[in-house]
Amino acid sequence: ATLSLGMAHAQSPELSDPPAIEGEVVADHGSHTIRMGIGLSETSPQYISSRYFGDILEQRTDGRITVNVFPNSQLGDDVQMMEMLQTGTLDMTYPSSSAATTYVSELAAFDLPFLLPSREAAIAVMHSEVAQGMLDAFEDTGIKALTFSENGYRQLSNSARPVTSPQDVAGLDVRGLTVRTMENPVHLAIWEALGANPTPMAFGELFSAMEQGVVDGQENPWSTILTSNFNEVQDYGTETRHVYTPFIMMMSERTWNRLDPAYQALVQEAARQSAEYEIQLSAEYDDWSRSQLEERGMQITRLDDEQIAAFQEAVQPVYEEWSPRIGEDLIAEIQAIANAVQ
Ligand code: TK8
Repeated sequence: ATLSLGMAHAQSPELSDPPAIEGEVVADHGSHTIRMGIGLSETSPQYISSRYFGDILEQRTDGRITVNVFPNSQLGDDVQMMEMLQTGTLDMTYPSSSAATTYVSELAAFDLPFLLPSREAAIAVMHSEVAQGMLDAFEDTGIKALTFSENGYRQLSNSARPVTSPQDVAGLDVRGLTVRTMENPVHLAIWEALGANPTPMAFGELFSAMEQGVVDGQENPWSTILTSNFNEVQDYGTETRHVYTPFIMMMSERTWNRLDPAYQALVQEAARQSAEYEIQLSAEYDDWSRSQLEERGMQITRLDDEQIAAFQEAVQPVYEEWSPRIGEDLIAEIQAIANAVQ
């Protein structure tokens, strides 16, 4: 991304720039410098929208609040940075919801495979009362969860072979793929059900693990595969769209409590505005990244309905094991919201 005047810009004319910042300057309630750590790179929608979040706060406080965004997991991985929020050694971070299920177990609903049939359904769920309840449930953890946004539909990539079926993952005549997963039990169960050797690992360690052949594959949205240059060590992609993962923008409770209520309201508003832009940009990045990856030589397999059905069939045991543990009523409520979206 080219960052001019501190303003974040998407890296291609096909991708939207942030909306103009509106609203009057909030009265002076002191000055704050906010340090924010994220896992993705400076070309990702997550980083571009986090800079936009900072630009809103800076403009609406006449420079009294500034946000320094540290990308590429340089301050730690999702789990470490959430712990740093609890101790107050970091002000903000932006993990996948999957990394936060130890704090709010209901978030694991988002990890169920093929639960959300479309981005519109996912957005409706993230904007629902049910989702707000999950953000509120961070209350006693030392973390103020501000808003959901889009990490996106996860796709399989690997360095061994084209994959069009669970049999290709399991490797009936060759060994099963070793697939890195997030440190999340439902994701482990998904790739076990598909016959892989799942290896949970922090995102920051993933590129070198693939480069050294410690893992054959991983699964993330196309925009992450592109903006983290995974195509340099992964030749094959498969459009599985097996899970839609949200991000959660969060602030240390200690930082939040140092802010005057007027600043708190502004932070909450800026989080929502930047999340809205992030979702739009992430949606634009999805197809654009896939075509960029193909242009750079990644062989991407698209699956037809029958091939998708084979993956959905293979991961049914994950629902049998995890629906009771996550909560059948919660899952039914989420599915009702998703199905109500035309
Ligand atoms: C980035 C992570 C990443 C996630 C993963 O902080 O670990 O694969 O999808 O994007 O949250």
